[in-house]
Amino acid sequence: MSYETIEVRSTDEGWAEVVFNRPDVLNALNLQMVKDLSAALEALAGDASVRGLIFHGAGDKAFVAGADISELVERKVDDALMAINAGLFQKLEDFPRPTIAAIRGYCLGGGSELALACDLRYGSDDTVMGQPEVKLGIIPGAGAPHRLTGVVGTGMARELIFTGRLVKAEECARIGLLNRVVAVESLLDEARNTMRAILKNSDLAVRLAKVALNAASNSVDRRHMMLECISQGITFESEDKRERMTRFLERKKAKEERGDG
Ligand code: CO8
Repeated sequence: MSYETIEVRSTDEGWAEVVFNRPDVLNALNLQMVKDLSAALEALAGDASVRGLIFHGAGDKAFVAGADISELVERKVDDALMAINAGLFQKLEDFPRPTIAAIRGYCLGGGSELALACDLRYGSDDTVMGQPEVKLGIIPGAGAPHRLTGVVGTGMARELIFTGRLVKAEECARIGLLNRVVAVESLLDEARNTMRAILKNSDLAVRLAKVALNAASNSVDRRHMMLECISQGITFESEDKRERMTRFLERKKAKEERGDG
């Protein structure tokens, strides 16, 4: 399987690894990556030899630093109503086999929502997570209100979403956002060892346990998903959002003009 923005690696041990591959922009999730991931998830879900997935990011700075702001700035209400990211993350949560996010570096916004749709999240010393959307004039509209609340509890989810503050690895582990934190050089081994341990168990039992866990957990209800998308549609049309995102993008332009970009 070959894709423009991700790499899918098969292993001979029964799982596949999906690598987000836009390191120049900290693996920011653009529309092409949404399409690639969606197609890969469908193909991998239909492949009985794939009994689990491990996700990681190319480069040494990020898992996924959020949705691509250069595209977000142009998005309008119709885009929000298509549930572009929300639909993808639902597909990921519904993936029939266990999924592990191995998170090195930045994991922000839509990247954090993607990780929240995985079954397990492992981090390294340099992991930084957060939902900085409100700083950009939008909301975390692809599952964080539900999944983050389910993972860290309502008080902490509200704090993180309202402030948009970035959370370092140690605190992520303390509040349950990361299952565990290890040295960066051990991160992939740790995720792979856990996958090996899972794969020793009954495939049927693990699959059905996931169905039961998803049913019992704070899975995103279709109506709540649409409420998030409608709210996002309102933010997408606001002048405030355009100004805040333009400020981020102009920072980049200023860097180029100074010659340090
Ligand atoms: N989108 C686009 N480009 C990005 C992004 C991003 N999210 N993050 C980083 N980049 C780019 C930078 O512009 C820069 O590019 P260049 O080298 O060409 O200037 C490159 O990646 C490296 O980044 P920095 O130079 O900024 O690296 P720093 O180490 O100085 O800073 C940070 C790292 C703190 C991570 C910084 O890059 C940052 O703040 N990035 C934005 C993080 C963010 O706000 N993410 C949330 C985005 S909103 C979101 O995800 C909500 C999704 C809702 C979707 C709904 C769909 C319908």
